[in-house]
Amino acid sequence: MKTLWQHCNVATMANGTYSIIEDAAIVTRDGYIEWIGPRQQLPTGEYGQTHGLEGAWVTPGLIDCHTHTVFGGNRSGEFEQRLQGVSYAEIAAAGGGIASTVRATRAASEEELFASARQRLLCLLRDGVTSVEIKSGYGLSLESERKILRVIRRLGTELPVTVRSTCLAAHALPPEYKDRADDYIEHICNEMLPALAAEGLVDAVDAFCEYLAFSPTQVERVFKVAQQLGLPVKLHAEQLSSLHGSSLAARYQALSADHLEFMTEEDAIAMAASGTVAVLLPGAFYFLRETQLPPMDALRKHGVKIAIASDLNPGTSPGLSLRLMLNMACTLFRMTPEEALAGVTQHAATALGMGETHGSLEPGKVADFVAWNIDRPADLAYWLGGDLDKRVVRSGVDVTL
Ligand code: DI6
Ligand code: FE
Repeated sequence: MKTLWQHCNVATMANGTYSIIEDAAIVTRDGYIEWIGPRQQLPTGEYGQTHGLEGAWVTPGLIDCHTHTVFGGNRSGEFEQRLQGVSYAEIAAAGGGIASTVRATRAASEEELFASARQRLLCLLRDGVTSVEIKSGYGLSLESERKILRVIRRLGTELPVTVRSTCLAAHALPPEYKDRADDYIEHICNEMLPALAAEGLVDAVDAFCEYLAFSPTQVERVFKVAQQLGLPVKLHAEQLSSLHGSSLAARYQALSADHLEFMTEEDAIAMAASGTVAVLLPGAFYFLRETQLPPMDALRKHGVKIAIASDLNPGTSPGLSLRLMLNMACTLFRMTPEEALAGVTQHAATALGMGETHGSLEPGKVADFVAWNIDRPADLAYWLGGDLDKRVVRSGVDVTL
């Protein structure tokens, strides 16, 4: 059945630019966009349904390409400590940080994890998100990583959102492997990844490459196994220091390298060559009161695609609004509202390996879009959060919450 959507303006975001069509019409069929263009040029046809969008601005459904939505507990106590001057690294060294969330996540039942993650994910969906990536990484054992990944899969079946699941077993060293990081990496490579992949729970593999997490050599072992399993890789790189993890990621044709405040121009050149997307996380930059900016000039100069994500996690970015991240990308990183919007649509789709089917409004793509009651596309990066009036369409079906 064909459906016609009309009386709207569209920012198609084709090729990562607004690519505006004024007074547009969109024809959807079986969940895909069949035709899109100026209403005047609409081919004659029969429509099962016609929707008037009352002059709304239509954009692709927003894509949050980096989140850690599933975890137990929260860390507002550590937030208070950090405000008194204790650093993130000091808290981590004292057994807090990621380790405290790991304890809470291991203790939580699958049902509890699902219920709390569902609430957080609903916040993202109410903000116009139609696709999201969710990482494991607060379990750090085969059973508890499996528990998280199962919750991630269930979120994708029970909520109106396309979910990509990423295994981040190499997020931190679990306490039972204290001082034995290489042994934990072996366990990930020999037991965890093969088992979780065989169970169909993993779409991509990530790791945290940092002096307080894993070295480039250890990350490379994980990447090699991911490659053997046919899984694409991503990497948390250059967040707190420069280990050239982003260049390593590029060597493995990573979908993305994320954070990147401390990356160099050489890293940017390597990422451009491999088509690895730079995922910037302004919520973590803001929440950690980081002062080192990602090298925007180098990223632009070498044509690296830039995505923006919430990094939704309990320690460094308790961010429940992807649109708030658009504003932060503009105010903190000096991105334009157009670049920022491309960063949560076309480039975010590419960062998830979904760039051919999602991220822009073009014939043949999945009909995921949001009709916003706003004056101009820049309004999406202008308002600081809030619940904007909108209609959300996923695979051609109105799923407005
Ligand atoms: N970088 C981050 O910002 C998050 N994970 C990562 O590798 C922080 C995770 C946390 O503090 O719980
Ligand atoms: Fe992260």
